[in-house]
Amino acid sequence: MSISEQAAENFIRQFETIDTVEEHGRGVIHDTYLVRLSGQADSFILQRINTQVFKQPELIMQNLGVVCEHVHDLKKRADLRIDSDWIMLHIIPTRDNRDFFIDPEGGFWRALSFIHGAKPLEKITDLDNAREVGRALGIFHHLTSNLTPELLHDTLPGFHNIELYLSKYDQVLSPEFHGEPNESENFCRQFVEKRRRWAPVLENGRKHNKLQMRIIHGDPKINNVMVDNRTGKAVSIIDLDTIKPGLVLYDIGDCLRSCCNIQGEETRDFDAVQFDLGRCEAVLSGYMGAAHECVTARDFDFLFDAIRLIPFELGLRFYTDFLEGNRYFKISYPAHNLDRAMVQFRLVESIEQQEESIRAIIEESCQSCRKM
Ligand code: GN1
Ligand code: MG
Repeated sequence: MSISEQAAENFIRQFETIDTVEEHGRGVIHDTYLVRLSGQADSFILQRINTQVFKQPELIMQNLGVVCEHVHDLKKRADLRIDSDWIMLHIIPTRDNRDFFIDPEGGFWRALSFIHGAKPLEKITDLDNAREVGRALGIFHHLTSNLTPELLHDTLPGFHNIELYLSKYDQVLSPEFHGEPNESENFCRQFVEKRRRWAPVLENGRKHNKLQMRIIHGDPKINNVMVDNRTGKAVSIIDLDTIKPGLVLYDIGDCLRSCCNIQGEETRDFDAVQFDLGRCEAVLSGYMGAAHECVTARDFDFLFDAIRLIPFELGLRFYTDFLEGNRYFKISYPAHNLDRAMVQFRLVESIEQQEESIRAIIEESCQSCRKM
């Protein structure tokens, strides 16, 4: 019996038997399996958590438990202003009623409910897709808006803290770590230098109490949104391991970064990288339709900065990882993280060039929010 089958045994009830345990999905952090049971019993997702990235996996399970319970309770309320077909994951307990199982080799396993009839959105093909991604994030923020952020652990300390990313970058840039920069690297270095004074803009907003800590998803990219196979409507948002206290603007910026880059994160055609305004408008309209009650006037004031900051931050993270020898993001070739940084920085440039139009979209969405 394989280690995943052995682990799966711990999550099934008495009288249930396992049919198959197969690798599932395209995740690059955890090992994910689909466990099918014999007879009528429902399939479930089994995951071995990557404990290199999540050093305290029991804390991500505690966070997940708090958020799942809160949303399940909310969903029972009649006045909840979201689609009743919105699905929130369930944690499947072990036989001895724990949230996880640790195998003899120290592997950390957990099981989650399987979402039937839906799949992750792999690509945005039309503006309805973009609107659905925004709506999914908006529903998540709406559902968690009255949950106290202090109830959650910070499972990734420093995540989205641009000052920490900049100081890490400064450390690895020191000459003993690195040789002569090439053309792309020169571009990256100048790029970072020109923007480093502006970059702590959201953290400063937080420190001056203009922006409030809330619960954030932490990774609201397109393929973490599950869409119904028949209708194409978003039914759930998955990958809940980065849920933590933070600024919702980080999530909104991240969602737009993922949706509006038509070439995708992995292109090497840097000149073609563009931030698409139509998608931006669609994502924001989907988002505001679901989350307008919890977006403040201050959030709107900082929204353009958030849209510009998140690709800057991710580009900086990729470039720093390249300089450090690619320890964090998995690569397929040596300059992969440098290329990824170039894409994000070009996206920032495209955002800067379209500042006026993006601010007009933000203003329009602010106006329509006031009317809702
Ligand atoms: C990482 O591994 P994945 O795709 O879930 C990263 C995100 C980045 C993303 C960019 C915990 O997410 O912050 O936006 O790569 N997640 C973590 O592709 O660092
Ligand atoms: Mg993720």
